[in-house]
Amino acid sequence: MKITEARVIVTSPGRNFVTLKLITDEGVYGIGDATLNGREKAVVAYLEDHVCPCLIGKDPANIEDIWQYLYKGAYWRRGPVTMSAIAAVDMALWDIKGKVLNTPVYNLLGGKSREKIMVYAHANGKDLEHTVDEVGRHLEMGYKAVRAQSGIPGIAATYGVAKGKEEYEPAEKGLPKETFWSTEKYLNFLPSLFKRLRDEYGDDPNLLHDCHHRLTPIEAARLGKDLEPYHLFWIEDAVTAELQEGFRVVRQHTTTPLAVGEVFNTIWDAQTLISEQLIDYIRTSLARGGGISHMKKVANFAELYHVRTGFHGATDLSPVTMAAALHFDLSVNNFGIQEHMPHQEILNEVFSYNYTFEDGFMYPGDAPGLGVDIDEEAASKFPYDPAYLPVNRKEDGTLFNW
Ligand code: CS2
Ligand code: MG
Repeated sequence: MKITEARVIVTSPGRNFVTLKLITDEGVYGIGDATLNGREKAVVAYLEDHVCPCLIGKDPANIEDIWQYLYKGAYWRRGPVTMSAIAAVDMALWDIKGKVLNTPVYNLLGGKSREKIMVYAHANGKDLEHTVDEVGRHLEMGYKAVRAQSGIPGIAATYGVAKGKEEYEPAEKGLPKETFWSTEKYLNFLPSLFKRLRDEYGDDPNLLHDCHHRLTPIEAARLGKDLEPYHLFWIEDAVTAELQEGFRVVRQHTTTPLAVGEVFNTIWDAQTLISEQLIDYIRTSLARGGGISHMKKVANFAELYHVRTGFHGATDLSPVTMAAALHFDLSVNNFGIQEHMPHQEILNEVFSYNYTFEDGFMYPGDAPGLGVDIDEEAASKFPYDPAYLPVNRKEDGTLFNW
């Protein structure tokens, strides 16, 4: 079998997605997700100009060799653009292999380690009481785990909270919007939210929170300690993690579990964090971390150090990544939890998928391959619509982490 065509499909049903389709001489094809939120066209160019031509004529069965060819063969390693492109190729190759062998991808990864995948939902509200209601609404929908983000008194707009009535979506149309931030106001407020949530809903629900890279290690240590009475499932991205050693400070001070990694691209971004047991959950998605082949190595490495998976699953990852993640989650022993941020309805005009949600858990389905497809004609009706993630500043104007 040979790859005869590699096509990049850009479409915007509700938000932008980049999809790679690999077609073989036997008519079997596979698809992979290459969406890099706010930098979509960079991955399109990387794929079309530098990756697709190299794939023509290759045997799609040799997934590991093609992965190494694209990684080592580029000479310029790592980085979100390169690794998103490699991830898309890798997902498409696993999809082809599953279809050729007539089996779902989870079977190729070692089979089922569990029957169902616990997912967490996003609850966000404009203020504390609104967030409490939103958490309740998601618990009623059956979710066993809910991430709570709230508007903060004195801060006009904050990460994770919808502006109007529509669902929260990280990227906004047009050039980047600017938001403002106060760590002091945030740290003073947040424990009251989780106290209120435990008072209202008791000990059972798994509660999570995303700090979105805004604290220093010692600030994160304070937050972790303040939240200990409310036993969160995790706090996520408490600190930016270019300096992996920074997590030593957080770890020494608090027993609140730590999750990080949605912006990581390879094992090298988490090597110290994992091997020194500085984190509890690794969040790198298959789309950012070089696909199934590389993330399998990351998960296996993490398993040695009691670190579990908790993959990123925001709306900027297409149903292809969601499907691939669910196959992966079903197969690895050290699965922890999977993020689930449902896409807009309109996306169903372009993508079809076999995965399902029921009573707080998700299932990848048993279709051969990844069990997901894209309708190219429908996709062409939704042209690329530039959108960016916000830029964040401190109240005095200093440029800060968003
Ligand atoms: C996030 C994302 O889901 C999450 O945990 O941190 O919403 C993130 O902001 C986006 O994926 C950025 O594109
Ligand atoms: Mg996050």
